[in-house]
Amino acid sequence: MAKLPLIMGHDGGVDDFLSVMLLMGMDHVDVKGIVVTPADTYIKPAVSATRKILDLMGRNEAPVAESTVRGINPFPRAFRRDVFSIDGFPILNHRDEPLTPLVKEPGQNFMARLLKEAAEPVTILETGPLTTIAAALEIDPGIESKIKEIVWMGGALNVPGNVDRIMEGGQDGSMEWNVYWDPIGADRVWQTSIPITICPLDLTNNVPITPAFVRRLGRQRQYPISDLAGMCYALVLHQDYFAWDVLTTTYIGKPEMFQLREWETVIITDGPSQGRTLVKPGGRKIKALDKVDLEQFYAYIFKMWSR
Ligand SMILES: [Ca+2]
Repeated sequence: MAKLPLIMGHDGGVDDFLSVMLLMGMDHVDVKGIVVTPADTYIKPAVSATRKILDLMGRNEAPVAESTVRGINPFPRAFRRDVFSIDGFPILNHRDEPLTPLVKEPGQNFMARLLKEAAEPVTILETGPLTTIAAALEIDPGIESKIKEIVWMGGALNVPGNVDRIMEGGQDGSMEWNVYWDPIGADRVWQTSIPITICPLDLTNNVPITPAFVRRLGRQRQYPISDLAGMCYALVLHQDYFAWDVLTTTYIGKPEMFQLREWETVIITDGPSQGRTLVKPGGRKIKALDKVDLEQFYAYIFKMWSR
């Protein structure tokens, strides 16, 4: 069976590393490269930890690149600093230098080049803001036709957002973080004709990380990837945490687990609703993951992390 050609973009949050650990276990996916956007993270340890995770999984054929784009509304430092802990975990630090190649050119240029050189259209899985994809499209607009689909963790359609109204003064709380970091970049991608499938908060609100979830992972910690996943989740137990990116990544592995629904939407780019994915008749058609079989979802990720 031909493998699915794919580029992963992520933004170095705890959830993003868990998604890398899920994606790189999928036998049917040909990961052409991973591009890290400096959003919910500090970029140097984020790139480093990504390479070390690929080493641990024996998947060091996929190069890792550092995007140099910038957002408009920075993620809180308290979210971003977990990456230093992950990059320092003993399980990832037995080698002096990662084997997984580090790309020399900026991540957005690397993404544009990979797409230009691709023999067939490539799926992009993005678990961070869309800024790097928007930048790649600026570098080479011709790559638009080489993107088969963007599968994105982003947006809040008919539920409140997750940007804190008090911490982020002046906002109305309607927006999801990956859009809020750079609403203009998201809107740039919305202006293309690339098929977009989002995994919005509407669905991810159903997958909180609970103590029972963490214990279930602990019971299979004889597997190095489960052990690492459990350590990652331990970093975020003090806050409300969801499997946002992991659920999105699961769609690449098991699309049949999901029901999709089409929406017409616009991205609000300024003012107190900036970053909102507003449902509006006549807006840009996208698909959203609408329903998931939760039992199958949990069975899948626990099986995939049994390695
Ligand atoms: Ca993320």
